[in-house]
Amino acid sequence: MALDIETRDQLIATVARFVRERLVPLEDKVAEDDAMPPGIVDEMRGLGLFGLSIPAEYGGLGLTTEEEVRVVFELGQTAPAFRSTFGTNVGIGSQGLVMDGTEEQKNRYLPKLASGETISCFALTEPEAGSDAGSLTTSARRKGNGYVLNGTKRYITNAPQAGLFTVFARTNAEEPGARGVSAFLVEAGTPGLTVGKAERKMGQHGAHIADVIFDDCQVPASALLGGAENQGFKTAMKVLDRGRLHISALCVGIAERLIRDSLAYAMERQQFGKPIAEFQLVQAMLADSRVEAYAARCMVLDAAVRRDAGDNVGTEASCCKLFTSEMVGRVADRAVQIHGGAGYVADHGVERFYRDVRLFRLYEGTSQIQQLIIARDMIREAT
Ligand code: COS
Repeated sequence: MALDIETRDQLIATVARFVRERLVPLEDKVAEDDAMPPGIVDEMRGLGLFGLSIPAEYGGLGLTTEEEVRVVFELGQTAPAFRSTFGTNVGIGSQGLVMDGTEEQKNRYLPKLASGETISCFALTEPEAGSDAGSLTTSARRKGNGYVLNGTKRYITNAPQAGLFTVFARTNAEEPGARGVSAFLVEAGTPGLTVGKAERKMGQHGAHIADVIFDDCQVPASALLGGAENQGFKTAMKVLDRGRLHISALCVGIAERLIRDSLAYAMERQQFGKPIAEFQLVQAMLADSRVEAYAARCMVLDAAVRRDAGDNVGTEASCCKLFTSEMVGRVADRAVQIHGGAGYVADHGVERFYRDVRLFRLYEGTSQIQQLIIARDMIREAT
């Protein structure tokens, strides 16, 4: 159920204050250390950030999609590594359970995900199955009253910290495509599950990705998500539809932050005897960024409201993800340009955002995959 407007606005104001007062001052340190200070993670738990989207009966805040994207607009006002800490619990790591889990599975895991006691992740991608997720080869072979998992998952966000993995594996070896895939809830510490070394990345330092390896990893039948085989791919797609709106809202927030920083710099920085904000070529960059961020905010809110009304917004989620992730790339590029040499130097933070936002065009479906989904849906609607 939606919050009343006053409560919603209080939540947004609290998150905005936390971002401004606690997270922004830590941006450089987190990037330099490639680690999140534990105290900050506790503060995130205290604010309920791990449980934004988890229903209230399991201890979360149970936000509607619209409420969630409004909160994420605020979370975008700082380095995205912070959001990544709890982002999997809010999105791809919890939503399979919320959407398709059995009551027993929900009761077992969701309260700990909502409180942030357990970190979750979404293990879909493999070395040879990225955009073509339906071709994954991790296998789940029936054995006795359970399954044995074998295979490698790649670039799994929060794997080094995770206590719970939603793992997509093939239960039907006869079916090579999406139809033979099932989802499993696998707990860290299960024999046969190991997590690789965290990868060194271009940006978003402080957030970690790693391989997850299954070597004869035995799980009970109760680990099968929803208790039904061969439904895993659909679960993954539904989770990604929702996740793509969340990432879109994040892109909007970051673009707004970069525009604010660019404007402040342009109004202060003097060249040819006046602030560079008075030059029309700089104004054009500021205006183009403002227009694009505004359009992006409107489309994300529209899709979120429609989802809350019960519409299938798969196409709109892909439209949002495509536009907002490309948009924030352009905004970050202009932000570097407006800052000139200072934009290329680490001290100002703009180059860090420039690297950080590059990921948004890749994960939760590349821009090209969003284009394919949008066009595929258009053709289906027309036939
Ligand atoms: N919601 C519910 N069900 C969906 C769905 C959605 N959004 N999208 C697809 N499905 C269903 C289809 O209806 C189909 O069901 P049936 O077998 O009953 O007909 C099944 O899932 C397979 O769908 P499809 O044939 O479209 O699968 P493809 O293998 O062609 O996959 C894309 C298509 C490209 C869309 C998919 O592989 C994809 O999204 N790839 C990107 C993966 C990704 O985002 N990775 C990031 C990893 S997480 S950071």
